[in-house]
Amino acid sequence: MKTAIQHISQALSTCSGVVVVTGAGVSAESRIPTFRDSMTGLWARFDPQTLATPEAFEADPETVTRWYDHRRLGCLAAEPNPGHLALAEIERRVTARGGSFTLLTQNVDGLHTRAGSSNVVELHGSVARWRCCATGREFEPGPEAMGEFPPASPFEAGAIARPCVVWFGEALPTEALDAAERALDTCDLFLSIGTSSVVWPAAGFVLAATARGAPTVEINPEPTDISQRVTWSVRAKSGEALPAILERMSFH
Ligand code: BV8
Repeated sequence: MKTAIQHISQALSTCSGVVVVTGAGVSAESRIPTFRDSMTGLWARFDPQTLATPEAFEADPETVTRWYDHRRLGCLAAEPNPGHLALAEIERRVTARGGSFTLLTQNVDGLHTRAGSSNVVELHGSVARWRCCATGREFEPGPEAMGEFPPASPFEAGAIARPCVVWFGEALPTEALDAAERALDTCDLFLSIGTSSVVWPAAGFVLAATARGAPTVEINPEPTDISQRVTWSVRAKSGEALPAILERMSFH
């Protein structure tokens, strides 16, 4: 009786179009709190879903930008974990044999790219990049904490800056959505890793893959709303499951 890990390894060794969606759980083992667990310490009294909105920024730009700079520094200090590294190697194996591999991430921490993944689509933007609210021009703040909140724009006197992330109620970048649509159109294996699968439109991608008849995978230590509908469910941490899947790929 093959285990889910064995099935997934074999599918990764033979399929032609892999689509992966990741969420905050993939970075949990890099000591970046998951989105819904992120409100610890001084942030415990806030709800991330209320802070990650244009309305919150409009009402209290100091608190919102202070929260995002706090998270930005945490992301810069974090290191990719074995799950990130295994995903990058799996991408190399799939593309080396002529397959396509698209990594659609909801995370804004940049760790997939730092781990060596190359075809990464940042669905919800990046906390490392900020932009002027007056001109839209982007910049990458330095590694030290910002000196003032909200930060002044480096491009326009009197203007402030915001993180280049997609807040609730904001549209995802068109190029990210187009890339996701193109990848899903040729998907014959779909993996959902480390996400609670509640945030749309990313939460709907598994439905598109299922509609194409592609086998679907979930890797998550906790059950989610999609756990019952995927082909193979791995109830484990991504930092453990992904290296195990990679290790078995060499047998195919
Ligand atoms: C939009 C900002 C339209 C950056 C984020 C349809 C139906 C219902 C609602 C909607 C809908 N369409 C749109 C909506 C509204 C809304 C939405 O989905 N609301 C939800 C709450 C119902 N969606 C939007 O507003 C989106 N915009 O659709 O715009 C539009 C069109 C035109 C014009 C205008 C508007 C925008 C969504 C993006 C919001 N921004 N982040 C930031 O601050 O980070 S979303 C936020 O949630 C983060 O990006 C986060 O990544 C994302 C999803 O959360 P998860 O990553 O899943 O994290 P979570 O903590 O929830 O779960 C972690 C999981 O990991 C858990 O399951 C845990 O068990 C697991 N785990 C833990 N440890 C590990 C692990 N797994 C593996 N290994 C481990 N070690």
